[in-house]
Amino acid sequence: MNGLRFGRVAVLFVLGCVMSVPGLSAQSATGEKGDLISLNRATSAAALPNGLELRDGEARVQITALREDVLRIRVSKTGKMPEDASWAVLPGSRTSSVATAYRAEASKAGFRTKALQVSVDRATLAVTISDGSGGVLLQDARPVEFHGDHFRVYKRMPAEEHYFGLGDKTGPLDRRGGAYEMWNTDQYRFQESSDPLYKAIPFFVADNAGRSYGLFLDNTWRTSFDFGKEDSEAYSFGADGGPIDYYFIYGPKPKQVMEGYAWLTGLTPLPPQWSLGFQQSRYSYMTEARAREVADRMRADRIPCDALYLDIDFQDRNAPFTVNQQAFPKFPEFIQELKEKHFKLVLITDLHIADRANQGYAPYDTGIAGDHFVKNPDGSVFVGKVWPGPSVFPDFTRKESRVWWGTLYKDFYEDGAAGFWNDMNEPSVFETPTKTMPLDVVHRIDEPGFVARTARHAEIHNVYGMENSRGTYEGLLALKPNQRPFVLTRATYAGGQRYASTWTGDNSSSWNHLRMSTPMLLNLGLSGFSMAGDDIGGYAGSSTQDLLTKWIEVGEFNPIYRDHTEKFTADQEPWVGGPEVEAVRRKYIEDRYRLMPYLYTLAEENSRTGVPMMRPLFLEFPDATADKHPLDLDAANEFMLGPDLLIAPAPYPEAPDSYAVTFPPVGWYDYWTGAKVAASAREAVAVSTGAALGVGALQSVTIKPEVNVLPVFVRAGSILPFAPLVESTQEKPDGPLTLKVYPGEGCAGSLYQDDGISFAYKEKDFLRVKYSCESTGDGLRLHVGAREGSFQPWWNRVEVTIFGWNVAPGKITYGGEAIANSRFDEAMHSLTILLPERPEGGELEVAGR
Ligand code: MIG
Repeated sequence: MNGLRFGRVAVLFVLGCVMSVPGLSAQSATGEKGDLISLNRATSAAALPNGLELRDGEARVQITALREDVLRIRVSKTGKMPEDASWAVLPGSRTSSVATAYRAEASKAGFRTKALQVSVDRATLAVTISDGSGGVLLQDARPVEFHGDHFRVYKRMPAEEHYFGLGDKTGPLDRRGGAYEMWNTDQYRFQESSDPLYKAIPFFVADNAGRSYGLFLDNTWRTSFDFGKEDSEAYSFGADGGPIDYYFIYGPKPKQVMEGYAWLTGLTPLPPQWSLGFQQSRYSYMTEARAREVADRMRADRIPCDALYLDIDFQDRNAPFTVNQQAFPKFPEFIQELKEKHFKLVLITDLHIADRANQGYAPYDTGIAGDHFVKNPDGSVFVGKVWPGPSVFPDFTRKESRVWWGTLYKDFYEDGAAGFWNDMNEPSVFETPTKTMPLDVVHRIDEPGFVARTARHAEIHNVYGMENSRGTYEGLLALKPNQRPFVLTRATYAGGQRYASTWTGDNSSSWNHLRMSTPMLLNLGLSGFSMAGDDIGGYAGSSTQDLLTKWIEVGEFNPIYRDHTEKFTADQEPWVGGPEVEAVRRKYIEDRYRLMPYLYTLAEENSRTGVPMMRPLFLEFPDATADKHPLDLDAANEFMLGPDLLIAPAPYPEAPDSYAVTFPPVGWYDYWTGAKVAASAREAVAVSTGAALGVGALQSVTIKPEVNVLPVFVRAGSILPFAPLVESTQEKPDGPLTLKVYPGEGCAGSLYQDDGISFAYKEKDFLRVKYSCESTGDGLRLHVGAREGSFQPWWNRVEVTIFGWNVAPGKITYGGEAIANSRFDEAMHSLTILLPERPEGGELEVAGR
């Protein structure tokens, strides 16, 4: 029946139907979805200052330009445009507009911006978006369809186009061929085919041979995306209700799409530096004594660590914002003690407030007094069962209720807890068939920029978790205006990156889950969430020692690096399994801390540009992959950390089979040894090409997986900053800044530093240095830029190591002065030079011989 109906519409569309459905507003609401209505003829077209408006009978289509490279498309079946408000899109971006040049002909109407052309076929109402030279980027495949409140939009799906994003979905990196739902869901023990998961981020990036655009459907209802499952030549998106309101963000480079999406939905604030450190968690450290034991063991075993988490059992009968006094008798003192040991404490604070009247439970009492909870349709407060038993739910779509929520953090935050964990905020509700609130539960929207009104849960569900994390973030900021808040949220919506970091939820301790995690984190990054991680070692089930080791290795290169496991599973701290495995894990965690200057520089870049820290290869090498299917790269589970590090875990590390690592066509060095890949002495790397890697086609090497080794490579032409080892980011590194120089094409690097915790960087109290290098015949020149900002560095010397260096050096000068302190390592092909730190920078000239 569906097929027939779609068939008819398709035919009408192709013929340029003259029988547009009459009387659109008079449709009868038969059946749950109502009659099919499709928009398939423009009855009128008119210019807008920033775009155009078309009508099909009563229905209206508006296409406007927010920027030269960002368009917004809104469609209304009734002619009345829905309220122009958004939880995701920044008000300033939503109301931004550029003048456009309108053009109408007998058969077409359209407009141009400096970057894009829009053309609508009047006979079919099909919209085409092209680049400046007419190359088609996006084209309707069928008319927009409505069934009652449901709608669906179809776009042509070129054979070579691939799709990325959509938040925390499982499966391969490329979404092509799959269909996905957006409905925030507590998917305990999710598996490879589980969908939907915890987050709703209705945004994707399309990449077609290096030419990219983004599409963001700003609709908070249950939405769905189908990339060729229903129709191999069209993809489609739709929702159960709410507006057709989507944005087209042009690249052409995928990084430009990332920047455009961040312009639209906001940037991630610069995170506190400690949140990039190693974090240790479990469900649950049951007592103060046990938590102390874990903290002390970290220090005793010299495993660098910045954060310790307390899960729900630290609370009194699971009620948020309480403390179990038996288990944690001196809580504020305990927080101080951890602080002195340089541990940040992160506390779970679920959103469900225990339904405990007259028990002196302030979150409930003040919440009821302020009328802050979500209601049933009959006006009573909605009660659902969660961890504390019967619970009530803050109405986070009311600003006033979010402000109240934020005040609940006062005691913990003043006592010194450093971060907070918002779990269960899909919201998860026990003992209901839907695992969440009934769809008719009533939320109140009372919010600047919105018309004050009530809304059913069906509309609010997907933004509920984001608004929960927003209440937390803004509350913490109000309590300590000069401290960067740290919030970890499980559920969220597009734009939620403004408030919280995230993790992938309840994965499992299996090799398959370790493998799945890389594409999940990459897609989260492409969906705006750079600050993302997984439960290192796996949540459900007990990890084997090898699995935990490998997970700690891969996790070193993920933005959030947090070991976590479920209740009743085996212990999963880095020392579990004995000194031999611990040594390997320590090596990777230590390396994470040495690499911290690079990581933090990437976090700062992300906070300015929206480009994620962890990147699929096509983001860095959009042209290199033009002739290479992104799936080929994905299959190997390779990823980039920033522009310079290529991480190449074995796709099947549990199997002994060798695997091929594909290299984009620049030179590469081994991260661990500094050796040129083609000349690597490491046994694990057997070079298949024989020749040194250079500019040209993608090349690969074959690697044999080893439990204790993670292959990592450095792009030739990069300069990476490293710090001396510390046990936490709160410890001041003692020793020189290290710059590792990997000569090659476009050789450059940068460094960003600040106090790591406050907003003083906004007043120029930061440090930024840019580096570049070039070869001078058989020598090398390293340009160290002048320090920007007023932040005082922790180093007063800079140790420069140049890799790929084959001869004893001739004369060395820095800023014109001779440098005597150098060390040539013939075996490692490296030259190390110690320089004084100079605020004004300078040229390091190293002559060959
Ligand atoms: O229903 O707080 O995903 O990380 O340890 C389980 C207990 C609730 C789910 C989270 C998990 C956390 C657990 N929580």
